[in-house]
Amino acid sequence: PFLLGAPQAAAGSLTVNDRSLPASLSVIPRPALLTPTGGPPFQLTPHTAIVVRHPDPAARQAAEQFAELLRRSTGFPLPVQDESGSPQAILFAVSDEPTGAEGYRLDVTPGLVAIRATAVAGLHYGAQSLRQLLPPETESTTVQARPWPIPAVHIADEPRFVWRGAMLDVARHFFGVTEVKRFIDVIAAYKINRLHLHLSDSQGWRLEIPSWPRLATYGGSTEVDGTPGGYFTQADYQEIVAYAAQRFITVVPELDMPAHVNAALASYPELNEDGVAPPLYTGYKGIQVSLAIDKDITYRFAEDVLTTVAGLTPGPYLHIGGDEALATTAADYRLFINRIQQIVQTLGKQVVGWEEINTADLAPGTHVQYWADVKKARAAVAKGGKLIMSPCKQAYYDQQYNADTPIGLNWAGYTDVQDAYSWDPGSCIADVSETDVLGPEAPLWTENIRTDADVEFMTLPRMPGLAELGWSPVAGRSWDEYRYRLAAQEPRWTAMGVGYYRSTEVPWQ
Ligand code: TNX
Repeated sequence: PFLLGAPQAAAGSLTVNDRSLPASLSVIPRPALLTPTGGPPFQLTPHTAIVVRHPDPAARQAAEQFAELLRRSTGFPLPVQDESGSPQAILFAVSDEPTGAEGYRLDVTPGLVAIRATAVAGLHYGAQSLRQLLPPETESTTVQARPWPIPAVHIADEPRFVWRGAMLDVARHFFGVTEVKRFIDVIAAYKINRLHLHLSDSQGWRLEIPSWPRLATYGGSTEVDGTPGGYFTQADYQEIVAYAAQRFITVVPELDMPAHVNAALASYPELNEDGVAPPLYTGYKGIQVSLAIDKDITYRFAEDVLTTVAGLTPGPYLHIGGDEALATTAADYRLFINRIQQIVQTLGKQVVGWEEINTADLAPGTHVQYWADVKKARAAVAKGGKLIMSPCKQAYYDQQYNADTPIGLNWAGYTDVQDAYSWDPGSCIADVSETDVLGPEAPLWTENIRTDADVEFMTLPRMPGLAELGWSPVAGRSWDEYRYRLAAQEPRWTAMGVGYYRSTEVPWQ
């Protein structure tokens, strides 16, 4: 047996740096402890049952979701039941020892696969690891005739960080419910637990707000390049929230204020300082605009919008943006952010904002998203804020891999797959300690990311690395080992029908 986290393995066992490490053990994020126990594998068959023994009724849904995935590719019935009655079972059970809010134990023996966890989230994450121990064809949406072995292992695992995020900008280019669900499918497989939706920007407003209908119907009508935009109805948004929740992902909705608001300014003249609505903006560069800071209507607008979004969002966070307010004076900016924070607090939600909000009075529980300026991040921590780490040089997945990348931007520099993996959220800002860090998040801005295929190309193969930085212990992590596990994911993406960038840095099989 060996500890996956240990630099060297016991004599005679596999080492994680060994290129011959079987693809069947290539779990991402790397579990805190993974021990191949030897002996014959468990074989999934038409007689396998899924047995749930957990006091939380939601355990059954976690088991059912896993069963559904396996039924598509195996064609087996895989009944989800309370009692075994089958010689061969996959167990979703409560654990004797506490495994925390998201941790789990996974034991695979020839007759039994047991996922044990205190919380249902742990059962779900155990099931995600189990997915990766099964053959890649497991991810296929059509029945595949083949054996379904699961190697004998013991895994004891829990995340390092509470926040493991991915952001999708649906404002610069609009992505609909189906596309967002596809994105969720990819991030969920890697135990990412926050989906930050950038729902408004100068180039589009993407959420229906009944009290301000033109935001969506007019402000959402276009996108970058002038192509037709679109927006989420309230029902659409709720469908996304529910789909994410089933995969233990909390949606973090962002309505970006007081800058990045041209779509709103174009929709309602009264939000402008001069009372005149500008035209819709379909360029890709940032433009310097601001809500009218001294008008009461601005705060009625903000309150109506945030109240609507809070009502549609079961999660505790409202992201208010706050970035790049270059057309707002520093004093006006502070005043505005302070007032918006009060609205969010009254709604019983926690504020999330980009690092620029550090100049305001941060309410308790405020999360600040670092992206470029360590001084701003440090200032936020000094005011009691906790940091979400999105360093633009490593975690901005709109940045090109290299000079040959046909889409994306490069203002932060090229970010190849190794760059995206080679940083540590817990120590990337000197003088900020890990206790002030919530975890990493990768934003995908979409100024020139137009299609599903574009999203996948920029997301894979970088996103599994971010998931690992957010989940796995630092000890023993190395690019040289990781890239082999990453390569082993490729047949899974192909089986899922998901595209990726075939980087030469990765030793594809
Ligand atoms: C900066 S990062 C922005 C976004 C752009 C992005 C492009 C941040 C808070 N603002 O508005 O889309 O760069 O890379």
